[in-house]
Amino acid sequence: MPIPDPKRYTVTAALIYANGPIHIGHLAGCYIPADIYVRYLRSRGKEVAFISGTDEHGVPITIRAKKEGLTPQQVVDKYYAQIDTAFKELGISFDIYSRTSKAVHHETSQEIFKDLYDKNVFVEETTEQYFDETAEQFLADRYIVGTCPVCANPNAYGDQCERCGSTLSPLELKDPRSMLSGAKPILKATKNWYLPLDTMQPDIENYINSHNEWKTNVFGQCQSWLKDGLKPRAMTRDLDWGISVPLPDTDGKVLYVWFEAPIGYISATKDWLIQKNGTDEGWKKWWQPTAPDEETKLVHFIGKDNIVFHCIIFPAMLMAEGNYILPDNVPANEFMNLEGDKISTSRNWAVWLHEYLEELPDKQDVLRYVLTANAPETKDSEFTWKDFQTRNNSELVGIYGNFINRAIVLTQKFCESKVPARGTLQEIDEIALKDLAEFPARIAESLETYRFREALTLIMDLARSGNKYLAETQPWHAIKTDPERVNTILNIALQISATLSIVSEPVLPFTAAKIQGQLGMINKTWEYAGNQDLLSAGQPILEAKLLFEKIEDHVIEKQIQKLHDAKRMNELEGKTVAAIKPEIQYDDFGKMDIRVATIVAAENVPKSKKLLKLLVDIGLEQRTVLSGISEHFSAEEVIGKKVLYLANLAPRKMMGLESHGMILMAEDRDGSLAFVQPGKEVWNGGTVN
Ligand code: B3M
Ligand code: ZN
Repeated sequence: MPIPDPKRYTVTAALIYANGPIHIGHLAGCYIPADIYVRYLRSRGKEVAFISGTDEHGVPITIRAKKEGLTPQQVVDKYYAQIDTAFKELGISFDIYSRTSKAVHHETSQEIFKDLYDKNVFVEETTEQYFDETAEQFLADRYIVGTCPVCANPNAYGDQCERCGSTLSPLELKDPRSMLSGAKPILKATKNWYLPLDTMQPDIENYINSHNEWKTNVFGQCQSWLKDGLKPRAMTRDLDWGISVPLPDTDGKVLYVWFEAPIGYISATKDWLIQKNGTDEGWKKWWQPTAPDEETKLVHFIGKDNIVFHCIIFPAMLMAEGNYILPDNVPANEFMNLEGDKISTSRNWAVWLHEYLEELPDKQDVLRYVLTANAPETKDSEFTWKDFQTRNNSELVGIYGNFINRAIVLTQKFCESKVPARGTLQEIDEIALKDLAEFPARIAESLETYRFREALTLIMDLARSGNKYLAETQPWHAIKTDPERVNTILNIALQISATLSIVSEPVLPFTAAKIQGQLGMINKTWEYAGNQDLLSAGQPILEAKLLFEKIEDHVIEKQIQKLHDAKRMNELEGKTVAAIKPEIQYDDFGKMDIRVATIVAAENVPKSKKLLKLLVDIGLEQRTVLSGISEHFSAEEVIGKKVLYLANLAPRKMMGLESHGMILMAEDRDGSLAFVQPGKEVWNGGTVN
């Protein structure tokens, strides 16, 4: 069995911006894989620090504050609390969920900045940067938008184009405009401190090249940056929200959020120890282990948009500092899409974790399962509610739950709720026990190489093999003739269940705990997995409880409907009132003969999707009007309606029929139509002036 070598692991999961809630894309991209890995390591008896928290600085926070009418501090407080709670409820087992607004983080970041400054690592440079004269502010990163020089996306940010993924600097944008005022910014000189990645390139290259075991998507992205040639990158910003630059005469300047955010992993480690022991003593063994026996492995779980920062910039900073270990692996995932569209916070196209937990209570493991089975490990993947339902009903209920439930229920029924003893083994039993012994090592290998989908497939194969074993040995028949045989069969089925609970615990921790409760297993870690005597004969079994329940169609339909409602709301929000048409004179208006009329008859126009044929009484006479409203109103419902009618519009032929005049309609925001009607019962023919 390939045992992970070092005994100590520092495992981090991205410090997400505290500017919005967590959605399934975040979970699938980074947090669930990280939690699976950590739970596995713990089960193997490794010493682990599982570190994460919120990133509370940078332009994403201040932009959100402006949008919500809150202060940046209020924004980060609100989302920190919400995110922290949601992660806990999903069973993400962080040792610490910290925040970059904490004093320990400010101090640690400033210390590292100062250390690099004293070592003359930075290049100090005065350059022209965009400045918004209306807002009296420099426009860093996302405060500036413009056209991407690579893919012509008109809404690329100053630091990155979200459409093509290019990393940009504000000066590369075409037609730049300020996010604050919409104004065209001017250029203004300002001093900043740069990390000279260009001169550091050879060292970075050596480091990356020594890790060709990294996932191909990660290694490939790094190679492409190296090939393009690294450029110096400013580590400070002219902003008022962030950690102040610890140098004299730097008012109004803060550390670049991507300089200090990864340092957040280090300060969160200290925060953890402070909360636990009252002092940060001992933090170094997680980041600066000294003797060879003190080896620590650093692993960063992130989404693909953060690769450059974790594989190039942060390691470059750590190398320059000199005392730190470098990331051993950065198993970044690709993106997960949702129902055929990119997940987007701003467009509200997402399944939000806090809402999921509220609307589908006690289904944490179902979400963990589906997001792992479908994880975007090597390429983008897709979440659909239909797939969620199928995986729950046919895999979790139909295979996994079904097997464990049968093993326990049959034991209650045939073996007085005690683990029976095995008797003489037949060939089928020998094979089942051999398989059982082999599965854990195969699963472990997948987990250790960050192939969590594959690990889950193997876990389900073990459950399938359990079902197959019961189907072939048929204890419900054997009981009539050979109760001894039933004891052997159920002993083996229970041993498989026990191992299944251990190997699936990283993915399905809530379910594993339930199974272990029912089987009376205490503290059974990975070393027991595959053991054919994991449960001793005579050990009592508690009453079977359902592990998973079927999800009905209406539950899924409600979720799909909710997504579509959100999308519609969004489209509506994006709509603006039409601009005023060019000015006209009273004479222009006076030419129009608008009157009150009543619709007296209506019928559909054959073969036309849009037209209704209306007969209107205009006081003087009755006229035929063809009106393009049949997608909005039925013929029956418009009869008797008072309307405003443009009487002197030249007749027009449509679908072989002549239409006279026009009914006035108002169009609502969502495209629906309303009749324009007088405020009281005006007689037909009454004029509108
Ligand atoms: N806050 C980006 C994000 O939330 C950034 C990650 C920092 S990890 C050190 O996606
Ligand atoms: Zn682009």
